[in-house]
Amino acid sequence: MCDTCGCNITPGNEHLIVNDGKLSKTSSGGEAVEVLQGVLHENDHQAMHNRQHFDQHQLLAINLMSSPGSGKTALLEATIDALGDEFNIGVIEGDLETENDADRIRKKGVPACQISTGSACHLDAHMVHDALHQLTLEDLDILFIENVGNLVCPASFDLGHHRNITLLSVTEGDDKPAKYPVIFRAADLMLLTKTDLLPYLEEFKPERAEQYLRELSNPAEMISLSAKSGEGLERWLNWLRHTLQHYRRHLASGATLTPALQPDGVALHQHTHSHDHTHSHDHHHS
Ligand SMILES: Nc1nc2c(ncn2[C@@H]2O[C@H](COP(=O)(O)OP(=O)(O)OP(=O)(O)O)[C@@H](O)[C@H]2O)c(=O)[nH]1
Ligand SMILES: [Zn+2]
Ligand SMILES: [Zn+2]
Ligand SMILES: [Zn+2]
Repeated sequence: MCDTCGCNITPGNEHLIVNDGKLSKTSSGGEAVEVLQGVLHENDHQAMHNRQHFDQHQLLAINLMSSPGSGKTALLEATIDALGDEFNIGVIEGDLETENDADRIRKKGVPACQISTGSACHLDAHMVHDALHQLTLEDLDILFIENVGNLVCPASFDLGHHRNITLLSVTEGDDKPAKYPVIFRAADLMLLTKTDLLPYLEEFKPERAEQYLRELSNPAEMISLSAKSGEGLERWLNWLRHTLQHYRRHLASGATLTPALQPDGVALHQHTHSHDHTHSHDHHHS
């Protein structure tokens, strides 16, 4: 969790805490933990709302998580090159400061919305909600949400997406799933990226990376690929095609898809509780 670094509070949700916001006071007189649980609770409500937006438009939303620089944007560029004619793709880019990644995506002719998180080390459902209302969702088949490069915090926040993908580049070392279990446990798919560099990294063993993933009891598929050389891309593209079909079948039967591991807060919604669950929204829904 991010309770330790306090990063649960972001520009997207601070209105709940500051200036007499909804969560600015706690019933017991200001326990920080209670405030943070309240933030996660609000996040999960917002995430469910976001998922309803996506489902209304039959839009598959995928959350990409990894360390900085492991190749998320490069993978998106290669994916758009390969699938741009087959599917309408949109991208939400989470970055601390710059518009660079969104600019790279827009150059491919795909709509991209940038979220500048400022100091926040992850995206949350509120930030994604602001962004998704800037996209024309009904025009899209797949929405990629590129999370902030960080192997810890992003896994704790439901954004309302359907599938989690955790990337590990071969330059980072094959023991990362063991060192950062939460984010690798949350993966519905693990992508081993930059495999074109494997000949230079004798110590990196793909099978060892996969073994560490299995030791987390995660049965998720691992696909090795290089956005640069194109090796392994076809298997990834087929995963996407298959997942989109799978998602549409679920929608047809009145269900949706939720990512492999939900943050703690979601468990709170599986039983009834007494407080008021109505929400007001200051935007229009199409
Ligand atoms: N050799 C090689 N380099 C790659 C590959 N994919 C990305 N890179 C390089 O790795 C660096 C980072 O790639 P990005 O795609 O920007 O990584 P990112 O995960 O989007 O980075 P952040 O958004 O900053 O977290 C760039 O210099 C890329 O050219 C690959 O498949 N092979
Ligand atoms: Zn954090
Ligand atoms: Zn990027
Ligand atoms: Zn909304």
